[in-house]
Amino acid sequence: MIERTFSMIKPDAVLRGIVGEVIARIERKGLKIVGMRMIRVSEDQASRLYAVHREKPFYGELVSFIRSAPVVVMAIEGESAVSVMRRLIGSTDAKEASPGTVRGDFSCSKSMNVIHASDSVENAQKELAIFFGEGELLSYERLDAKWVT
Ligand code: 3AN
Repeated sequence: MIERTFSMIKPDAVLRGIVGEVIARIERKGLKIVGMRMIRVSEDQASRLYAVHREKPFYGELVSFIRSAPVVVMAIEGESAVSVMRRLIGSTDAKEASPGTVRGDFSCSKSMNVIHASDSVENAQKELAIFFGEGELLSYERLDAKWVT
């Protein structure tokens, strides 16, 4: 099933200058970027994105980190895009993330772990709505679609 998911390249990746390498992996996998913007996350956007973590001890740090530098937000479309992106980014604790995944290859940290991607179709819809307006996402066909999907 064709799905849309939300992903965010985090401040650590922007400050380390590895945004392009991360985006290249998403493109190379055959996923289609249908929306992309570099922003500073607002307080409201951060609290909506991390609402499930509000009671966690690391919540304050999480919000201040995500707002500490620009991020790149993306809407990504493709066959099973939610689970494909989760596998591509690797597990939350980058020390444990498999080599070959974004987190496994670029980080050893649990908080500065380079990238976020939605963990379910339902959360993807909620998270996309925090960062992209209705009608803002683009429609186009990749020329290699029939080879990579
Ligand atoms: P994921 O980003 O893999 O979906 P979540 O949703 O459990 O992981 O956590 C959201 C973010 O909160 C993570 N990307 C990570 O940066 C941060 N986080 C999760 N657990 C911890 C923790 N124990 N200590 C610090 N930061 C954490």
